[in-house]
Amino acid sequence: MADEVVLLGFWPSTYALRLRIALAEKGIKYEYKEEDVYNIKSQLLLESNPVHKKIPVLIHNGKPVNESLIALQYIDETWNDKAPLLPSDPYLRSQARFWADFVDNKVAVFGRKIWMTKGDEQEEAKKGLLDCLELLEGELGEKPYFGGEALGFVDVALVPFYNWFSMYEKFGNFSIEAERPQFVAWGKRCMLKESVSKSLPDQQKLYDFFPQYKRIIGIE
Ligand code: GS8
Repeated sequence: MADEVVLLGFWPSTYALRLRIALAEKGIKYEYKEEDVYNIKSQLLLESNPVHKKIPVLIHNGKPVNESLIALQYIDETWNDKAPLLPSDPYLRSQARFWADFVDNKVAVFGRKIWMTKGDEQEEAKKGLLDCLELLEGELGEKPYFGGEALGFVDVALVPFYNWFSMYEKFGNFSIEAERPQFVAWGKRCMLKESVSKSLPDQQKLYDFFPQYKRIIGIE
């Protein structure tokens, strides 16, 4: 029986985009279902993620997997014959998971604060993000990707946030490239991969959507 793979997503969502990139890297065909996540959630979403009621949800042969980093690991373990994301060494696996967790608990949080706040709080968030990127530059070192010579778990978890940088720069009125050129060079390198560039939304589309997005989530 052929695999039946469905992804419930919301096009600007960094979390859903991770899964699109991973599925593209692995060459897995899937049905993408766009959710009207801040308005009316589908019955399928409510049934598939009854705890958080959030996208993304990966549904493999009828079985849902929730939480993007968990779904990313599931994809890697299920389709393990191509483009491994996590290293095989247990210690290196633990380190990749550590940095992916850092993306969710630090990078994502500061990034969101940059466009959700103003004044001192926004300045602190800008500094927080730049500090995170400095730490990530240290972790990247001389490697082309966090995964080494090929895209890995951390690259896939992180690059959708790089795609949001122009939004952070617009709202924070600063240049990330001027402050963290090595990190931005990594982002540009990732964008050369079709699995990344074809999965991530167009910058202009994100830009145009932003005022509406802020209204939807109740900021303006
Ligand atoms: C976060 C998913 C999330 O925030 C993950 O999968 O990694 N930790 C989770 N999903 C948002 C859309 S992206 O901003 C969502 O579904 N929100 C709907 C809601 O809050 O009701």
